[in-house]
Amino acid sequence: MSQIDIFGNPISQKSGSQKEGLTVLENGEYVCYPNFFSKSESDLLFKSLRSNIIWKQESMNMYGKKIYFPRLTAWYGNNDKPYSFSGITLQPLPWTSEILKIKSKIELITKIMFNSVLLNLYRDGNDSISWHTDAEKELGINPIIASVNFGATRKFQLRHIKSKEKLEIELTHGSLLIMQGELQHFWQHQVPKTSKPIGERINLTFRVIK
Ligand SMILES: O=C(O)CCC(=O)C(=O)O
Ligand SMILES: [Mn+2]
Repeated sequence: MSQIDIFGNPISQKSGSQKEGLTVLENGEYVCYPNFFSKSESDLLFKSLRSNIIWKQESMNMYGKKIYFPRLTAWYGNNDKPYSFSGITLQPLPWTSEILKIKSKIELITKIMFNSVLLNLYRDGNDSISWHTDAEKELGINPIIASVNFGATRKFQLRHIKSKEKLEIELTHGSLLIMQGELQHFWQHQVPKTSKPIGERINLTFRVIK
């Protein structure tokens, strides 16, 4: 048993480790599978996603200025509904064979069928995603989001909206993180920039658009 802090959270989580299994927090929970895909499967999937996905440099307008997202993105799925976030609206491209392969393996665990995936390509440590929740109304109440990672290990941070408590998870090559329960309504998450010289990372977040 790991030690528990005053909030009831395992202390080992705060050091950036990736505890396998379920972590129950105040107002939400997540499940980690550090080696969900083997090293060889992950190497192949990274390569094919890197070259087959149509990566886009999206931007948004803020106070009349064009702001470029600090990463490349792509949106795939089998629903005809557009998805809006951070001031942009995306229309899904049809599933590719490698995305379907990943999706089927995840669904064996989650037992729910995902109809969309947002992909992020972090080209180096200068690419990032800042504090946000995935609580758009299209995702419904208490959404389950399955997040898969290939390539460079990056820090994934969680911060409780009210208490400001922070947690950190190292998301490694081939790992799966499932966010569930009330998490998206009470905890923000981010992948901060890093000054370490690191390689590319691809993240896929599978979602159900209602
Ligand atoms: O790259 C990650 O681990 C997180 C991506 C994310 O939070 C998002 O696309 O909404
Ligand atoms: Mn997110």
